[in-house]
Amino acid sequence: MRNVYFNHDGSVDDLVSLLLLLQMKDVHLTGVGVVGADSYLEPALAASRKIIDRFGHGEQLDVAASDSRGVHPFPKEWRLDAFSLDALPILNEAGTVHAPVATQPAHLDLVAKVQATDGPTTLVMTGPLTDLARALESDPSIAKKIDRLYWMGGTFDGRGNVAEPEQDGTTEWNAYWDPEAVKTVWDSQIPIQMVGLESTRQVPLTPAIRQHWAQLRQHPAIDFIGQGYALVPALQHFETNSTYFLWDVLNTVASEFPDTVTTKQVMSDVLTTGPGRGRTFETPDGRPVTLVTQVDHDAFFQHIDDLAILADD
Ligand code: AGV
Ligand code: CA
Repeated sequence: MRNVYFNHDGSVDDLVSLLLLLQMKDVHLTGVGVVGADSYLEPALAASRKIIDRFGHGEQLDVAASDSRGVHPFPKEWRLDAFSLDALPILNEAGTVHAPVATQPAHLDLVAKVQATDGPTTLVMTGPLTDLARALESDPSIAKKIDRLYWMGGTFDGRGNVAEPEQDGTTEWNAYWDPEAVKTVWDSQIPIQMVGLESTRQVPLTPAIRQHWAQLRQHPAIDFIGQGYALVPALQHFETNSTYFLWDVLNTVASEFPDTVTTKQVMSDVLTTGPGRGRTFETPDGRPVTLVTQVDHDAFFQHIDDLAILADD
């Protein structure tokens, strides 16, 4: 079994990532941390607990709430989706919530779980890196016990997805939320595989994919995925700032099925000040990062189906 700790920020693809991690037969989830970045904390935390209850095959797992705050908050319209997700009937059929809330805040829960685990932990993160940066500041020795960080965030192609004043459009949102945290993690010894916007652009949410999930909705987990993605805009005629991609799910699937993606090694660093703050960029003086460059589109979506169907029993 691989020990995996998952830290996410409560958007649709974060919660679908949690559902998929719970289906991976060789993955032992040691903990889950939730940060109210691209969500509000309370519904994101509740939805996470309900997903564990409903789709977790009885796994005993608690969920830690983060008290991290970003430098640049996400748009409220996006954060509100967590309330709708948490209210979906499929997560509320039982009328009770069992998966406990961890006693410590997410960054300290991460430290505790990594230290309490025999052997290495793999980190999967699908939101800002703040909790990991704070964990490293609280106990730098965890770096030696983390064999790899799989992170959705950043981009190297100059085209960001933040449309806000006083920035230059080159940065990705998870990096922009807390640029200093990215720098702290980059300055650590933890090996990093990164899914940035250059690869997630190859997996937009489309009407055809929605239709595919609709036709498979007899499988409860695929029904949940279809309902979740119904809350966010698909790529129809042209890309807008609100167009949804399968950002986090690509990171999560790539962490389990490396053959789904092509990668290359880049030497990189991150800007923490100025209009490009949050921008990851290539530089010979930087640290190595394994960057996902290409996705096998059909294999990727097939893995989502295959994993979700495992939640049937
Ligand atoms: O930048 C991508 C990250 C991913 O972790 N998030 C959404 C994913 O969970 C922020 C984001 C960028 N554009 C968005 C986002 C949009 N149009 N709607 C919601 N969130
Ligand atoms: Ca996310």
